[in-house]
Amino acid sequence: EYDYREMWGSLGMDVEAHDGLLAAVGQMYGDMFLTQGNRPKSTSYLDFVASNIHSGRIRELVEGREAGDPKKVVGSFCLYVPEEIISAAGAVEVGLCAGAEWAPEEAEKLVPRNTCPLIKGFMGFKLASVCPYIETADLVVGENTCDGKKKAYEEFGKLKDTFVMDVPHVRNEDTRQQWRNEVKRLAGRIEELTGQKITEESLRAAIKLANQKRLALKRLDQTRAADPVPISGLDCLLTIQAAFMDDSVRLTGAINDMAQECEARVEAGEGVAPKGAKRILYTGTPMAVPNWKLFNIIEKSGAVVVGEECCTGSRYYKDLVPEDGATIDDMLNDIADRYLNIQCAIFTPNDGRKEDVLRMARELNADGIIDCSLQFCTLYDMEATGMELAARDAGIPYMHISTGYSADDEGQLKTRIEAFLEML
Ligand code: BJ8
Repeated sequence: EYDYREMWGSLGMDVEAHDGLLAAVGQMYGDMFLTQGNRPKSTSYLDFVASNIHSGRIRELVEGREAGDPKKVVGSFCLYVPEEIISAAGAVEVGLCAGAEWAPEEAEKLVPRNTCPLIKGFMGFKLASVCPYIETADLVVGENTCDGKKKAYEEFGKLKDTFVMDVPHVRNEDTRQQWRNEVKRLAGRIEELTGQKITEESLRAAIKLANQKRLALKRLDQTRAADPVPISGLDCLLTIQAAFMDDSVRLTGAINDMAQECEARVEAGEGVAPKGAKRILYTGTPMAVPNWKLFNIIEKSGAVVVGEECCTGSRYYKDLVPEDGATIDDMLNDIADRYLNIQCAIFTPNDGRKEDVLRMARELNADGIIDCSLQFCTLYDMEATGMELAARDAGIPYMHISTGYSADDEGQLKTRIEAFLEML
């Protein structure tokens, strides 16, 4: 029996506090995921991930690093950090814990009380030493996206080696060039970290690996247009959350298995919810693991989430990187261009997001749109105004929610969501 508590201790974690975190997340997982009826059998992979993510997966990363494959672990909090660059230089990118409130009183010594819970979450996880990904990471790559993250990295960088990428806020030829340079600056930093140069071969392989994962996710996504829908929104959300942490090859295989089973279910008319269940398209801020609160409320109210327009959803997989770039420089530019197209609310204008939401609502036969921003996220709160108008013009019922990680407002959210579902 491998001693995981010893491993966590050797990573510098607070093992007792971490026991408490695992128990709380395990309880939530049981209540939210394992109570779902008629899940596809292949979602057993997700149960494996849920039980393995702080233990076996970390062990793999630690032992892999000792053996030199991958050489380093690089953590990030944003979709703008290109995984291809990191893996092509011999490291692995992992998403860091930010989806729960932890040690808020500690975090509030460094960031204001009314800071978005995602930011407060990662500060709290770091200060309390309970995220094995943060503690395993050799380097954290941050990004100047929203004001909160931009300033929080100044403090976070004092606690952990952090490299911050400058993400433009408008899209034009100048900023494209600037972002391409920024991606190359990252490539240089990761090469320095691993002592391994990016080669044409390693970069092409990294592009293919990421594309295969995206294609598998797209394939799974397409099955959700069916009524009855073969897989729940909760399970699909966890699939993406897993993508930020689990090994890419294992994950891609598991997603293809899920997609295959879901395709067969669609053929057979088998669903996770009854035919005719109300169908919701989610859009908004990302949901870092274990932020399952909203999806759980929606689905326990009898509706199903059929798609997610967000960074823990379609933005993660909808665009591929061309695989035919002739040189390293071409490929780096292709990567930069692909990421510059992510419809994050830090951009102005950001009309592509509205177009995506409406397209997805049509393709996935959504009955309504739920747009959610994490508390104190000015960007997504502001975009809700235009989103509501766009939904109204398209004749799709729309609802905006602002919420944090605490369970305090669950009753109130449930009442509002049930009222919304009633009118669909
Ligand atoms: S590319 S959405 S992952 S920045 S919710 S911390 S914006 S105050 S997360 Fe994001 Fe990258 Fe954009 Fe995606 Fe700030 Fe808002 Fe909090 Fe947010």
